[in-house]
Amino acid sequence: QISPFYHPVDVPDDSTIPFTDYSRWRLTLSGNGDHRWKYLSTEEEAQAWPQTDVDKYWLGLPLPKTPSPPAKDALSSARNGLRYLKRLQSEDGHWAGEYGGPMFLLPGVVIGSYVTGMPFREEERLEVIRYLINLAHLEDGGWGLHIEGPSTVFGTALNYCVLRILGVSTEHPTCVKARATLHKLGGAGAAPSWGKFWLSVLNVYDWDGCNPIPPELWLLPDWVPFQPHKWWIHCRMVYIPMSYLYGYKWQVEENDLIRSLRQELYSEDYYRIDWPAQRNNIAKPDLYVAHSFVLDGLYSVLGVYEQCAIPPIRSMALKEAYKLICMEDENTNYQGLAPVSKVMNMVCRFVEEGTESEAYREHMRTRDDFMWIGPEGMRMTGTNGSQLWDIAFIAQAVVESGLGEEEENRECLVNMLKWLDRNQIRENPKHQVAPHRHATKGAWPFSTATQGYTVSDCTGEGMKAVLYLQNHVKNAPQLVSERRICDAVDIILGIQNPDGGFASYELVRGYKWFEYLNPAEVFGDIMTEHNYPECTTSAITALAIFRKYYPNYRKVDIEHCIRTAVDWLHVAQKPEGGWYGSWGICFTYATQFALESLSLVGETYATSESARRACKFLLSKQREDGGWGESWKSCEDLVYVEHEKTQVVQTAWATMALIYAEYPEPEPIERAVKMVMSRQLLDGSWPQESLEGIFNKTVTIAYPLFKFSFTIWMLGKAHSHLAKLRATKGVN
Ligand code: LAN
Repeated sequence: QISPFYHPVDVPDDSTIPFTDYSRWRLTLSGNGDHRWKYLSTEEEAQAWPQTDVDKYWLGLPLPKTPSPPAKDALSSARNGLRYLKRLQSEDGHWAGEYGGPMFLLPGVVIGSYVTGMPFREEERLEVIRYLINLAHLEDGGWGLHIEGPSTVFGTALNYCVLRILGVSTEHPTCVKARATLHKLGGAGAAPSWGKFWLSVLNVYDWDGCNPIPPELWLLPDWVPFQPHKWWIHCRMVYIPMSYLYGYKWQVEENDLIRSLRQELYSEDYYRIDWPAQRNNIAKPDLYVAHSFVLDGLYSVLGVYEQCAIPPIRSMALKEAYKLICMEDENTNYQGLAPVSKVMNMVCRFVEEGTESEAYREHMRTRDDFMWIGPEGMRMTGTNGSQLWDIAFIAQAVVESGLGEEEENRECLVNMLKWLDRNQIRENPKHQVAPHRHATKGAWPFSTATQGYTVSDCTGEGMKAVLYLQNHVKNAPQLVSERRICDAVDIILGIQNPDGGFASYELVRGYKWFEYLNPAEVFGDIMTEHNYPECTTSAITALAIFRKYYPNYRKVDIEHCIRTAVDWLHVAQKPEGGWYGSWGICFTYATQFALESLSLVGETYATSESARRACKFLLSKQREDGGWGESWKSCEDLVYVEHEKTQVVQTAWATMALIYAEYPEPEPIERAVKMVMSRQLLDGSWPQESLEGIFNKTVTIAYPLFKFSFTIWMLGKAHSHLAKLRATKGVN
């Protein structure tokens, strides 16, 4: 029976003041690069374990002041930035960081925990409540798909449930306001399919109101063109547990809270709702990709099948889905590919094995990896961190800016190398064939090796960082052997698509027409892998650096890979001159990567029409103040949309792009450098601006360390680039 942990709570009036004692939070390290927040239970414990700068920075507490000497030029500005950044490095070499942004993650973990009877600690419960109170939109009290987006039914209905589950009363002003907005938007019946799913599991929505998600999908043989193992891995990993719970029509038992929520979430009488009529009822602000006719047709057929599903086949299908769920849990040490599928898997494991199982315990333990406390309260993160991604950029920033040669930075760099050494994946997945997993031996993951997924560009950036650190830092230990570096090369070469481009986790296995069957409504391009200019660049720049040190290993393959990848990049360039970015915002992000690739093969402003067009595109977006500012809206609209404010990180990307292309005039670069330096604080840091990342076209996600890595990198590169330009132009 549920509940002891979810008793009603008195919420303090002022949510700007923490509901817990912020001097008690500590970021703990597992030794493998994973980090977790811990709340010390007594004052004595807190006294005995002082907070570090890392803890304080992410909690938003003041750090001891250490003003740096004012920067006189780009390089000294980079140096000041690095001095500050070094204070945020954890003992094990990585940089922890907030990886929040999406607003549909907390509902999964809270509903998933509630229905499985998994407790939250009191301090977590209070700070999650505070976070949602603080994040509710001022105008209408709702929540969006992500923190920068307008209120949606998905965000509002589900986060409303979170507050209520965690013990907040219906009369709390945040609930009152959110409820009114939810009803205005059409009530929970207008939630998109992933929302309908969680509401059904919580038993405040009827499975009959969901379009079919038949587990029989997992029985389809490999030759079927739409076989799910050809879908994008995030998509299939979410639909496996979804189909399992749908197949059983599993719902948590009814109780007082659930009965009450049924009244609160809808403007009409819950018991009179026409459920099948809700299946395609999606509120307008939630809808990004409308169902195609093909999908609706397919749903009609599946709806009929659902009425007469053959029991032995259904049970075989459920078994197959459950087998895949267990394999994914074991392959990822219970972290799952991402926390969306992870918490769904957690519910399935509970349904099948109960609370006394190892799986239940392991899911509870790893749930903590995704909970992050920040100044506004506790949120859930998109992965267990962005460790590899940040280390790799910081390493390159320090080495390429020349700061890597300074003795004061040696220890920081060697610690990075140690982390990278520990987090290369050394084996293929335990279960590889049945779940159709791509090879992992030699890859670097996005966060840590614990989760264990190959990502093409993370392998590229990780390898670049290792090569830089082992070869450019004085007396650096050679921790990653030549064999292991060659394993990474094999991974990269093996994940190039026949058309030359690189996708994210796997080769493109599906077809473009899969997108007509996208059932998720709120996301775009999630059905199959696609090539990305960003991933393509990371992969081939890594190979190009590799061959400088190891010229003989798979020489012909590498040459062919780089050539064909550059050809693909040419095809992907937009007529306006930029490249569309899928993982950072947006044209600014991807154009920087693409120009890095072109520079590799000698394509620069002077020599290539393509590079010239790209520079002109970027220059046409440079602002009065010398910077760039692009809105996340570009990612949704597929055209460059200006942000209201200039952004430091985007200015760094655009400037790096011009430098890669060897743009011949110093003036735009000088202006950009000035802008970035003007935003630097006295202690050497830069304040947080808008979110830097994006995924699935519609969801922003935070990369708070980019404001250090890319600024330092750009300032360092600009310093030497401008000096070179001045020298060739004979100017002082
Ligand atoms: C990420 C984050 C990193 C990102 C890059 C490495 C930057 C990219 O170049 C390749 C794709 C990858 C690995 C990526 C894929 C999708 C992720 C995992 C995320 C954006 C972080 C969160 C997101 C994941 C899908 C969130 C869960 C949401 C679902 C819709 C399942």
